[in-house]
Amino acid sequence: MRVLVLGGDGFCGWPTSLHLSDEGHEVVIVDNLSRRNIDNELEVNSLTPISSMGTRIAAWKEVSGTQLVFNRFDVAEHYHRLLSLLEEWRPDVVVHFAEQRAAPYSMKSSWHKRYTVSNNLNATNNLLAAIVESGLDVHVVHLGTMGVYGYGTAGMKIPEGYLRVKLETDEGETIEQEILYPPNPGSIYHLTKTQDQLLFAFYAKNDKLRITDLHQGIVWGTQTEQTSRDERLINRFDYDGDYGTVLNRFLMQAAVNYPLTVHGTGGQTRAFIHIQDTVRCIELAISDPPARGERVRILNQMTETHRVRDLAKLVSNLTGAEINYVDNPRNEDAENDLFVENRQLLKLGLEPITLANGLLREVTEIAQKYSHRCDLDKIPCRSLWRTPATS
Ligand code: NAD
Ligand code: USQ
Repeated sequence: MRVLVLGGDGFCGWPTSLHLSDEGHEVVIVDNLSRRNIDNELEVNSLTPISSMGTRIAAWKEVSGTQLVFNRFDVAEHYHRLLSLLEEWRPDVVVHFAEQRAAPYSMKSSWHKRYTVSNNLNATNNLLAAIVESGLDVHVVHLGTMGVYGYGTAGMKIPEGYLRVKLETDEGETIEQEILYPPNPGSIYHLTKTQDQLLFAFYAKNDKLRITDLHQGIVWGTQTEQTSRDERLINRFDYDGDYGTVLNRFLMQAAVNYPLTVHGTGGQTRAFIHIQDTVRCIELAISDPPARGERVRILNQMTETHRVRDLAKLVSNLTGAEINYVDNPRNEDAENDLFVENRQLLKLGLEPITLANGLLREVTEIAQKYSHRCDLDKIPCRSLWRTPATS
């Protein structure tokens, strides 16, 4: 198949592009390199030494014999470049990663809120409008987030996108319906993903676009089978207070003897998935597209749930790291339970990599190996959800 990967230079997009290329798909990448520019803005670098796009593509050609094509432009701004690419190359699938994905970054200031909303919503709407204008029958696979649901339920499992509800009519009759699960975002970033859902629902209904929305949990790990073939293909590893996600941060903190930064009580429960499983899930989603006219297909892309303090204890037991319970910079429940339905991807054949069997390798092969590249000053989370005046 011809697969267009938007955001293909990023943490999930790069390994996905290599995985799909390795599976025999033709892959074209679009990215505006905004993530690399944000590293410049924050004065931080990936813990792993990532290569430029030119070097990455040349290395993949050398290692696999396959040519990836890279186009640098902004999907949220350059609508006509996107439209021409669709019309000229006629992809079967577009995998859409091209959004600003860090909750703390989205909450840093009013500029960061406005940038995140404008970038994410315009990227998604431009893609959908361009597919309609092109007249092509393209399957869109989008990376959404578990955070659209909020992180708690009334004791039930979080379903895959849709909630079955019973309503009473004025005549006293009970009717059943399935509705989009009520959105409950915890940051401006997560808010953009809830709004993406409405764009998808509209275009699926109005224009019969075929759309799969993968509600993904926190991705941990760094390398996949393909990115570990050559150091020039290495994936990025974010550890700073804005982009680093919790488990990868704990692994890196342990490697540099920095006490693990648990926010609040660490009673927050989240869903997790290994990066190798992310790329497999995307392949599975591509292989099983919805039909034209079908509602948006929503899959929960996660494999296990953990409380933050339990993750800290796990990493501490493995490495001897100290744990530090710090003031929570975010506005979130101190404790929550999370039960998640993920049957659809398991049914399609996903065999999860669990923390239990992947963690140690991550500590030694990545966090310890590249710990000399860590800037300790970039570790604390300095983005506050509430300004001191309103808290
Ligand atoms: P990332 O920031 O590493 O990658 C996103 C890529 O998109 C970057 O290379 C960036 O330069 C590019 N991009 C952003 N806006 C663009 C635009 N307007 N035009 C062109 N390119 C643009 O993020 P990631 O971790 O790879 O996440 C990818 C997707 O997966 C995001 O949509 C994110 O919300 C979702 N997701 C990520 C995680 C996670 O833990 N990393 C978990 C759940 C969902
Ligand atoms: N946390 C700590 N200590 C830290 C960092 C984080 O205790 O040093 C806590 C946070 O307060 C939060 C939890 O860990 O309660 C998760 O934070 P995170 O930064 O790892 O993840 P999050 O902000 O939720 O965002 C990440 C990705 C985002 C994706 C989301 C999936 O950056 O793109 O959508 O995970 S989910 O969490 O399921 O919504």
